[in-house]
Amino acid sequence: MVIFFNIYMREKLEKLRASAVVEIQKIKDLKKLDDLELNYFGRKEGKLNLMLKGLKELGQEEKKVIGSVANELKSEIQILIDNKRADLRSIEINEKLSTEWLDVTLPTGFEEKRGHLHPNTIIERELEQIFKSLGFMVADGPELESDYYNFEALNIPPDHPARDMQDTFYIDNKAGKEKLVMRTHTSNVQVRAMQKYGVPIRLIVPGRVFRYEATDASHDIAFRQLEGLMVGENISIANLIAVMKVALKGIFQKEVRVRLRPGYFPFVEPGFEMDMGCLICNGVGCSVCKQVGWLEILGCGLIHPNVLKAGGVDPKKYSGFAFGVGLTRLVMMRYGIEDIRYLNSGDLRFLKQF
Ligand code: FA5
Repeated sequence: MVIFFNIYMREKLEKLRASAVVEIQKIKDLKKLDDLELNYFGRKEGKLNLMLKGLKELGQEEKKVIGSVANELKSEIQILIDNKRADLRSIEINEKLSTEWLDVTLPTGFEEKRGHLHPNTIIERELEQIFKSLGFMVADGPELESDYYNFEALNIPPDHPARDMQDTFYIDNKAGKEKLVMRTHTSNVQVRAMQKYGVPIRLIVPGRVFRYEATDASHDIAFRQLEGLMVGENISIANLIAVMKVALKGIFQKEVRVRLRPGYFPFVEPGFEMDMGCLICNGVGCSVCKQVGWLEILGCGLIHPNVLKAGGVDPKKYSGFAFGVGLTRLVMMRYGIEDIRYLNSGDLRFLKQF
């Protein structure tokens, strides 16, 4: 009886093995393989466990024999399932690789056009950094200015011939009595700054200025200047020259040729003009430097006592220097721009180069 049962169990296990092999072969996806695994090895309802329940009837010896046959079968089927699982996974990965690939060498589509700084702004910011490192503060001033701050406070009374040095846009001031102009220079901030901050003072004022004049390669009607002002005790021309050297070296990153000429401005005494060797033609002569090889870049001098007084500063105790650089001309020299009018043209073909 026992022998029959033994044979019967072996046959059943053999059938189970055969049907598992066929079923596993047919399976095409991982989910179904998981179901099959449960179907064979599930604790309660698994085919193998259900079959082994019959072993309870057997004696110790038979249990051992059939049990080890069943274990062998279990590990055999498990290996088949594991191999199948590995095969299905690699098929799945290969499918993904063939459908979800990305060509990293392809162009990324339309490139966003980015804005960038105007060359005037680039140089202005560089100069601001240089002067800040020398202890100067950066200030601002009005472009629409009273005749007083633009001229009178700077020792240029009405009818003074020096007014003709800077052709002026006068503004009809219908709202009030004050005479208004578009500021002709950033020097309009000199007296304002001394009144506001007192002395000692070190400050620069970058900004737009306006001149009613004919344009050419180095003259525009709206351009940028940078005013500098340093007032304290015992400030001299030596301080001015030292500061200008540091600023020019910082902007051009090399020694540039400069020359100082006596120059007349009613708000300084003595007054000078500084030229630099033209970097467009390297001093040979071109339309920017009007064929002389030198380009005027700034006016400067020791602040006139009348201007100090207008700023509320005692000229007996304090002295100071002031300068007004043609910032736009420095931009031209730095980038080799051969006509100042490009800078305000709004021409993108020009601006894109910076
Ligand atoms: C003045 O404007 C004085 N305020 C400068 C000054 C300040 C003198 C403080 C003394 C003390 P001037 O008109 O020369 O000066 O102009 C100064 C600089 O601006 C010139 O050296 C030149 O580089 C530049 N500049 C003058 N006119 C034009 C213009 N039409 N277009 C472009 N740059 C100009």
